[in-house]
Amino acid sequence: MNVWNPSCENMSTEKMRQLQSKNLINTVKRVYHNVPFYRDKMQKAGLVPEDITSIEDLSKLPFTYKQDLRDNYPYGLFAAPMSEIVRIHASSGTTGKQTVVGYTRNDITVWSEVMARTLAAAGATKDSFIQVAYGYGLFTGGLGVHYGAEYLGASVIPISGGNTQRQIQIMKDFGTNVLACTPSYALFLSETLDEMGIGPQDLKLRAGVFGAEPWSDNMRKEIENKLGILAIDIYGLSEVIGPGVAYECECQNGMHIPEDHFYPEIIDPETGKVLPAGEKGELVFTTITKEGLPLIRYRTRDISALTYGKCDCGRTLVKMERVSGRTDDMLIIRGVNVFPSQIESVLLDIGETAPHYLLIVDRVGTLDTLEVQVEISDKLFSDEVKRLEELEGRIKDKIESTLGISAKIRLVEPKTIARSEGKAKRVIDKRNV
Ligand code: DLL
Repeated sequence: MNVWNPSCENMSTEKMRQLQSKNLINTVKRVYHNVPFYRDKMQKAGLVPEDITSIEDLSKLPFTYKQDLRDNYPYGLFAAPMSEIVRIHASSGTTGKQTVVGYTRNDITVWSEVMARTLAAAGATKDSFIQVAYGYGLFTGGLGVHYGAEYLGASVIPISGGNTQRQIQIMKDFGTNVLACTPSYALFLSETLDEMGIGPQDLKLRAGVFGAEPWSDNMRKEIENKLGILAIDIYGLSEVIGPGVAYECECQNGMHIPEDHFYPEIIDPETGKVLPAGEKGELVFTTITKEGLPLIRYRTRDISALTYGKCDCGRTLVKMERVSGRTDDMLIIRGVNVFPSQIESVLLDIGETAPHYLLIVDRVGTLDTLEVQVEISDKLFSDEVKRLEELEGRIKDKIESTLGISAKIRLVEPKTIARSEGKAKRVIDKRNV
């Protein structure tokens, strides 16, 4: 088992709580004295920094929301002078202004270090060739993985996203062992490999670090089989740092959070109450070592659960379970809560469709409708109508029995659903337009 930083990743709970308390106290002082937004909020809550004496006091502090970053666009929540900021990233999101984040030199070191832990957990070493096919630019994926891979001492191939044929040529010629990209792009790459007549045996690929969008365990299996690799889930968000906020190990049953830097809580999104271990709710992070843009109790809107205790890999870091959706991408269809990932799971469970799908939600009169478009193979497409109808019926039944809603299923020809080089678009909700 490849642990990059055992002194932190295998730390005892008691020592970890002490370290977290010390770092939280410093962070609260820092934001109170340097950021008017936090000072105002704490004063309104009747709090001074001295009220926070340990990590146990965290729940006294108010939450921070994405809207707060937007309201203080671009640099209003920075806690370091601009002369100390050495990097700026931004995430566009779907609505509203960009969310701008800034890093001091020390923040970049922390980021590189947690990304080195991430890559090591996937089995990468200084002898690996790591192909970074996440986008470079304001998006944190490309540069985040890049710095971590260099910190690890691996050979980095900074190809960025897109240009799929070239990705494959380079993968083959340069002897790539580790691929870093979104899971949807990994699938697209595997399809293109197929078309080019290149199999896993022609490549040196061993592992992939995939994230930046929700994906299911079934999709993981599909990618692992097609590429002949270990597919590792990695999680992060630019506000907290970028990729490196959580990473799976070889055990593939939850993502370890470097809680010496990012302290997680799970709350009930309605009441804001902290939920006990194992319960699903909204993930909230407090950064306790960041200088440029520290965040106190930041509401991620991602839904997950936390589990504590030693993992089989030896790490003692708390684990978050695979993100099952976002509080804001949950679709409410005829009153039923539906996450796109649940439908993905049903489709991949049935196994006769390709993992490319699109959900179209509409409203006819007062009734919500859901259409699930899913690709099938060439072979199946040219099959007899009866067989296709039978498959449609099976998908429809399975969706109805697992999710409790009826859906129209439309099997579409291979390659008709748009492929993405970055984050995939899975839902078109026509009700809002
Ligand atoms: O997506 C950072 C990142 C880059 C993570 C590369 C992993 C790999 P943002 O663009 O700010 O940052 O988007 C953050 O993406 O709140 C989640 O909703 C979603 N997300 C990220 N990783 C995962 C994952 C990057 N493994 C938002 N599973 C987050 C599910 C994920 N959702």
